Amino acid sequence: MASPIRVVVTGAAGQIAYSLIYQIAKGDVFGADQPLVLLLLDIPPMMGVLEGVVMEIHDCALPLVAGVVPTDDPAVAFKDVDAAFLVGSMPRKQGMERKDLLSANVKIFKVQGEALDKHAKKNVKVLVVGNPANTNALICSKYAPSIPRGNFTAMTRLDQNRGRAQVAARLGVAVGKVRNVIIWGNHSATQVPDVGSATVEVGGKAVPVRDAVKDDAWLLGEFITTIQKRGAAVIAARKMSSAMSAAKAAGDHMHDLWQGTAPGEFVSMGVVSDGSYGAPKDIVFSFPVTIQNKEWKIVQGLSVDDKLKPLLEATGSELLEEKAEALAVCKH
Ligand code: NAX
Repeated sequence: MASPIRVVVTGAAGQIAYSLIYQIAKGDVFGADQPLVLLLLDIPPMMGVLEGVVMEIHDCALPLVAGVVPTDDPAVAFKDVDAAFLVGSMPRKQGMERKDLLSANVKIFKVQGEALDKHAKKNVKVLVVGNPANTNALICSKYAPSIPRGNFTAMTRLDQNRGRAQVAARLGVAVGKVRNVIIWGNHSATQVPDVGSATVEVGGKAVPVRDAVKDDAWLLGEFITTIQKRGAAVIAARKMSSAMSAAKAAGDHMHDLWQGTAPGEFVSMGVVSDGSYGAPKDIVFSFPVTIQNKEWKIVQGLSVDDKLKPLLEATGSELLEEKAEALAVCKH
């Protein structure tokens, strides 16, 4: 057996972590033969709850778990970590706008960036889930200058999964048949779900989703708004934000970073923009990427429908605004 890797989950006493830790611990993310030490960070008032989570991890009797370390100290949590799931933050409540969350959460990611810089392995892969995820990832990377910027990514995989699920439901096919749905931009209501490069497998052949759905008005209209508002719809129904699906998406994202993407397939994630597709540079913008040897590469040369171009601009502008606000907050 391989030697254990060290994996930190922050917000470990929260609802996303409750589903995510199990997926990680049973081998869904890093592989069925990869043992791991779980480092679980939360804030001091949550240590009692976290103790209960630790009991349950032990009670799962999972053979890959080589150790569990609950802590409220970032220096302990980030020590020599190979992979980091930064989930912990203040979740959005019903009626709350993302902007209200920004100042509270950005400060958390500044502190955690500094801790990663000091204590983590230099090749650590960092996935930011806590909102505003794109801007938190940017701030985290800024305060961890000794770790390559490419190692920080933000989660838009839940949006991608939602997009695949909507298309599959519309076509009445299994979700596994739908590939290459893209999410551009911010993980917010301005995100741009795009099926222009997506395919669906019909009779063993990949057919463009647009040809299979045959309803561009839906694909460029209701489909997009459904994905943009899905998080809010789940909150309205559940009175809590998405957790099971968010945890699944976080597992999928890190799985692909670790294991690579399948041939012909790309996935969406927030990465530091190099200006591809006209996105502003130096913000964390969601692009389609392929991954090999744990390195992502933005897929180039895809065509984007003219109707989506103003939406891409708008989500880029929102990210520039968030960045400016976040940098102002970090100065204080
Ligand atoms: P919960 O409130 O259930 O859990 C959050 C946990 O984080 C709590 O236990 C809290 O004590 C802990 N925490 C707060 N500050 C911390 C700190 N400084 N260090 C360590 N832990 C800290 O929220 P949950 O539903 O698990 O959501 C977590 C985050 O994911 C929220 O920011 C939420 O908005 C975000 N989401 C992001 C998604 C994405 O696609 N990127 C989708 C789902 C989710 O909305």
